Amino acid sequence: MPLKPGVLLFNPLATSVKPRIPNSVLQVAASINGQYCWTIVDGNIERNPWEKIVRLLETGDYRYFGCTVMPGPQLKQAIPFSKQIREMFPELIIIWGGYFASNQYKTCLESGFVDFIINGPGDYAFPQLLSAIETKAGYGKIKNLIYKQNGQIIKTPKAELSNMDELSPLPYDVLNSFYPLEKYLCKTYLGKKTIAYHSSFGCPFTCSFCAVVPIYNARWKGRSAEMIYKDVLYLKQKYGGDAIEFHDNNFFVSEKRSVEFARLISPEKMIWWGEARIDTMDKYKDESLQALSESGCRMIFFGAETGNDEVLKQMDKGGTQTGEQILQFAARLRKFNIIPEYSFVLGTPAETEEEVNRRIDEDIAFIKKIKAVNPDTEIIIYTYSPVPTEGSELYNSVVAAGFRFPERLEDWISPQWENFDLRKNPLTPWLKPYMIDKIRDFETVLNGRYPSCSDIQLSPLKRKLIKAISYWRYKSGIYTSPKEIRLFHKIWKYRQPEKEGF
Ligand code: B12
Ligand code: SF4
Repeated sequence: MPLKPGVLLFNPLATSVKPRIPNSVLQVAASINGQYCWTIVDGNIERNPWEKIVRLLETGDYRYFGCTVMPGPQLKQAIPFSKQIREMFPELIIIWGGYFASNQYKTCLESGFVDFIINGPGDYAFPQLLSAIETKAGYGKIKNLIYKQNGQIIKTPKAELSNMDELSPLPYDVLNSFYPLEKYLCKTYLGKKTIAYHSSFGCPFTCSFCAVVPIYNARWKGRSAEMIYKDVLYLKQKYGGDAIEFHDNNFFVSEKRSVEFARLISPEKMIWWGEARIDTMDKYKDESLQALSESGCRMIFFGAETGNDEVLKQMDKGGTQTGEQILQFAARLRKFNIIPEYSFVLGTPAETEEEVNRRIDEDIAFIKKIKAVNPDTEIIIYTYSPVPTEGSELYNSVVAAGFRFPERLEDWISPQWENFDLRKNPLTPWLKPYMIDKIRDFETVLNGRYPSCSDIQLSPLKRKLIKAISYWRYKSGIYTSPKEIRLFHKIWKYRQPEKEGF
């Protein structure tokens, strides 16, 4: 049977260094593989993706333009490209998916150049949508879909999470025919050829600041350990992958699955990394942590968020994570030789300016306490950027404080909103410029005193030097304008893993 009309899937530029396997568009491609003609254009690899897109569209072989969009830099290509495509090829149907599209669907659809949004997983919704368009059937029965009809936005119900073991395999070899797969297996702190792998949907928790919550509503489903192992082994044997970074929102939800995977991967001698919750993993047995460590799990990312129990409650961190536990767990992991990578969210709203400021000071002091119990702990500092978790206590207080998201899609690519996305300088009314400076200054001093072990370009000598230069500031607490440390960071191109990954 001949293949149906073409689908151009675009992965906009997210990082100018170390492109990762574009799992979002690859998984979407898997859902239509063998039924539709498809191609991927990867903005992380192409010098001029726009030229390539136009060249492909001019062939007349494509009826659909699918674009994945996470907040931040991806918008800089997703927005102007989609807009220009609408002008140059008005017949083309433009479909967006990904976290930005799902969470900011109103603004996207109001732009006039996004026709459909896949709300969350696209594995069934996308092929069903294409089939409905091809056969001129209605869309109302397709789950996970958002579109406009007679000027009204229609949001269809959420589908049950799919069984990941039953999804079509990712077409790695087809991707390899567009872009050599080796280009995606990059050198990182974990290995020479690091595989990016995504093994589960969603997350079972409802942290009130998290963009995963409105999409997955506290649901999680993972691929089995055996299937993950098979995929990883394929990438190892065929393409030489030697380390893994798991891109799951919460890889370690199931202790049984984590340990099973650890036992399977152990003989392969691959270093691996993933994301977890402190309260979940603190319940893991010592033998399980030992098994993870022995299997090559070198570092785990945790949302520590803050040492303030009241704020942890407001963040809805499941009700079980406390400041004390965050500290003790950092010490516990040390015994197993697993580096905790703790991320903090500073600058949450409070009733008064003094309170916002006091919390920042307390968190800075707390971070220093963690470093004292386990100096290897990697610290990531984000500034709180609201996500539209309607109905949550935190989001209500954010709206009450006068915060609003942009109303026009194009406003998201203004420099201010780009900083918002990067969680570096949000436009939140309760955070005053002096507080942002304080956070950034402390972060610079901390990164000087304790350079991230994931920056593999920083030689031992440079590390020693910058640590020595930063010592007095870290010790004395005089963080203001650490120009000398910034200069070294600039000259040596210090890499912060939160911006570009490892
Ligand atoms: C890899 C990754 C990155 C990489 C980008 C790599 C790349 N694209 O080449 C890097 C490290 C650069 C990155 C950076 C950032 N990231 Co990021 N990233 C991820 C991560 C870990 C995995 C994405 C992925 O591949 N998922 C696997 C695929 C299969 O899942 P999926 O994307 O959800 O795709 C499914 C559906 O969404 C849908 N779908 C998705 N796209 C499309 C497109 C079409 C056409 C269709 C039909 C369907 C569809 O169908 C897919 C299959 O079911 C996610 C977390 C996660 N687990 O998804 C965060 C995540 C997307 N990132 C996030 C953020 C905030 C960022 C940053 C903006 C900020 C930061 N400091 O972290 C920076 C931006 C900096 C930058 N330079 O862009 C947030 C977004 C949250 C939000 N507010 O919306 C996430 C969710 C992490 C989190 N839990 O907070 N990121
Ligand atoms: S545990 Fe992590 S991924 Fe899950 S809701 Fe909380 S912040 Fe989001």
